[in-house]
Amino acid sequence: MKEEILKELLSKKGEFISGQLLSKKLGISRTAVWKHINALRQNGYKIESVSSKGYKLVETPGLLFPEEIYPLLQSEVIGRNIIYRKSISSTSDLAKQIALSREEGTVIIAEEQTKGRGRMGRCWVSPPGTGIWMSVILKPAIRPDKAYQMTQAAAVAVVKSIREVTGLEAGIKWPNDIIVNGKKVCGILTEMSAEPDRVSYIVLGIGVNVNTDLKVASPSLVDRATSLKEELGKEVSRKQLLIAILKNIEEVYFKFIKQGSGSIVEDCRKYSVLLGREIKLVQMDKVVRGRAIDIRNDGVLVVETPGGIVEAISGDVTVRGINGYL
Ligand code: BTX
Repeated sequence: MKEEILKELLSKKGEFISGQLLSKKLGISRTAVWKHINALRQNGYKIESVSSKGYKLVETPGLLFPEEIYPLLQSEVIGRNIIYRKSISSTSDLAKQIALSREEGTVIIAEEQTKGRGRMGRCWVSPPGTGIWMSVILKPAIRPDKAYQMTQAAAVAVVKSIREVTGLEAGIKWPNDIIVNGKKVCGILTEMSAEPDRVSYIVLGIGVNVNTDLKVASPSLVDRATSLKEELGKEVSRKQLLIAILKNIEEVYFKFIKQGSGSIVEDCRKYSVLLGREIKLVQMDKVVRGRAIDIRNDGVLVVETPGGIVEAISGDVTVRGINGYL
């Protein structure tokens, strides 16, 4: 109901709406309206009340409350259910705990992660109120050995969203980083639970440095990480970017499910910052140096080395000539 009241206030765009009209529209008493208004105030919404006029929304707290996201959603499945936390250890940890009992498309989003994770137990810096730290629960009817391709589907969705919202030329550093001007702005962590022949669920963990000040949050990262605000020179609306990411995940994901990975690979190639470049690929037990020449239809990276062609489905890539690191 709080959500319904917020929706009404937002739709008034700074005009008053009477308590009587709210109570009539929503079928609740005026006292109940007043209680919900107070709950919204406690969440940081500035709401003016004048006895003869009613209520007016003056300022929103700039947080990613579901009540503000739902009315703007452009997706039907992804983000229809949002679980919001002000602070959490990791959105992906919660997503994995609840995935089996929740429907596909459920999103867990937090203002801050205290134990944000990257791949192989690495840390993901996620300071409060500055980024998009979220996990999406997916339940695709695919074989477990195809799940790694979800990372690339998500990468395409995030790159498109960043380009749409900011105009920045974001690119994909295969397999899971989004890069702007040679530095990482987003990381994607795909985790799954599966039976031998089918995936039970996938949790797509996505971390985007939107307005994050890495100089403050993690000075040791500034030579290889950046934020959209830093690159654009002005704040970016997290809400607008989140709506775009949810929309694009939905588009890319269902295309992938219906038409297979071939449907997204053109975009993977188009946005790749690796193709044609000299790279170093570090895998668990080996290091490969060579030229990235293709991303195959199944998402495999093809590297031409002096010893022949190497194909990879995962690994850490650094590119010669981009900031001496990436
Ligand atoms: P990754 O293993 O490719 O990258 C992790 C590495 O990236 C770290 O070791 C560090 O060098 C660098 N790094 C850490 N924090 C940041 C940051 N904020 N910006 C840029 N570089 C950074 C990438 O793993 C996958 C990250 C997924 C994060 C999401 S957030 C929501 C979800 N919940 C969760 O715990 N993880 C995912």
